[in-house]
Amino acid sequence: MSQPKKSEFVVVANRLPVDRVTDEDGEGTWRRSPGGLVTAIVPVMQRREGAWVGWQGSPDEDLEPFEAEGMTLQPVRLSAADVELYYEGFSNATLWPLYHDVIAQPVYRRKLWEAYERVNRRFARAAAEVAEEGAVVWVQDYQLQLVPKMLRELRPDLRIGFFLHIPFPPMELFQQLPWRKEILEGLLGADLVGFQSRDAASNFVRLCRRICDLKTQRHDVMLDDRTVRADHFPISVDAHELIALAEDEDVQQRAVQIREDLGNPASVLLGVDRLDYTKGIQQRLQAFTELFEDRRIKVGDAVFVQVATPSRERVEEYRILRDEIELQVGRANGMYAELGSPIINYMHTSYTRKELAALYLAADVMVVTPLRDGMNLVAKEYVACRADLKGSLVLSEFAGAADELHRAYLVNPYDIGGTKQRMYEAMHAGPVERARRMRSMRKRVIEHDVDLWAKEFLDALEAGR
Ligand code: ADQ
Repeated sequence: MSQPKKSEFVVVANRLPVDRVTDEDGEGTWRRSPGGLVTAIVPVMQRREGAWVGWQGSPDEDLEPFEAEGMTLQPVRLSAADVELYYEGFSNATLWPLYHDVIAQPVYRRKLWEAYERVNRRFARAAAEVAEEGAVVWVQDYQLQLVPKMLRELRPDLRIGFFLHIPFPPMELFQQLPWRKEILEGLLGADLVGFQSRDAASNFVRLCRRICDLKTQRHDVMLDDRTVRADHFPISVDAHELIALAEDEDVQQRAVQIREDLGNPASVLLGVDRLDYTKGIQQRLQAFTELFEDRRIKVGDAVFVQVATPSRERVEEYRILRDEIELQVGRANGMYAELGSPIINYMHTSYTRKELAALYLAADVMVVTPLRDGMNLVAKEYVACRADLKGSLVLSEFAGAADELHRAYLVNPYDIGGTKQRMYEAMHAGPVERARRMRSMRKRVIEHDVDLWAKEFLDALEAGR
């Protein structure tokens, strides 16, 4: 195997930021993948000549390091068993539901934990190999919480940061985890542990005190030989990219076309999510359907477009959810649609950034109702795209984004009655009210975009050297 090129800036994440695709000539090539984390970090990576350590997405394959999209990519091999136990298992069946308020029951199995430890060690070794002396290494997300400690043991010279993209649960829930102490100690291997919200950071500090018996002071956790800082760094979007997309003439024409295809209803409502039980898709469709049931709106007044990206389809919980949503959409249309005019248009697919931007422009009301969400970039993408100040945002109080987007129509997604009322208000808001709210939200998103997020995190990480 060739010696990997060493970098002074290394990102470690479960997935590499590219997917394999076949081009027109039948050649295999790599294309930037969709998803929150990649959308956020690729622009930063391209600017610093960094290396990215991660799995390339298919099991049992050895790949040499390669270059794509202006980055050095260092693949980590996962076997089919690793994918099942570490990724689908401990990451997505244990940690994901535990960290999202136990919306689904977490699975606690020792075999999954062993795989998590084993695979985390492999990532730590790969990062240790590509990092130059004294490099900055930025570890991403819940799949790799043990990497900071493992990496520090191998390479005490490195400056290590960790960022958690999802919520960090309160003591009362986190305590359930049989490996709670190991996870906390894993994270404490970092110099800086970043979270999306203030609450998440303080949950972490409190847990270090109570479970690891450590001294803490505001944002700091004191170890024998060093101090670990825990703070919040709310992630954001590439606002300028989105503004440019929304100005693109093709995109604007496509938005008009979409509205026409939908029969030019008075209001177009839109949901865009990974198909995940944390996103509250069922609750929002229920609220919307009840507006028809209550006869507050009728066909022609409003159409709901729900785009759900296929996600984690090998995990049982996700297959059940997909069936339930499809049943729900079928029922709602069966009850209230008219010939050629469904009330809900449901698409189980992924879209290009351009098509997504056109959808954002076509939507009068963006409906983002997660039951729990670290941040939610869709809400911020919508706001960034609406330079015309014409759209409204309905947003769950339980999305990290609600800490910043105060002028959204905030809802408790568990409260169907309240949600339908707010949706109705958002649909019927006058242009002045819409503009007032949108202007304030745009100011926040444009001033605090993804560049600032990365800069603030990395500055804080290097400041402690
Ligand atoms: P996710 O749970 O994936 O991210 P989110 O923040 O909404 O959720 O990001 C989704 C991204 O995928 C957005 O950029 C969106 O545009 C894109 N996307 C969604 N559906 C799509 C579709 N059908 N076609 C194309 N693109 C689509 C996790 C956390 C979040 C956190 C992010 C970033 O769960 O809370 O905001 O990481 O930290």
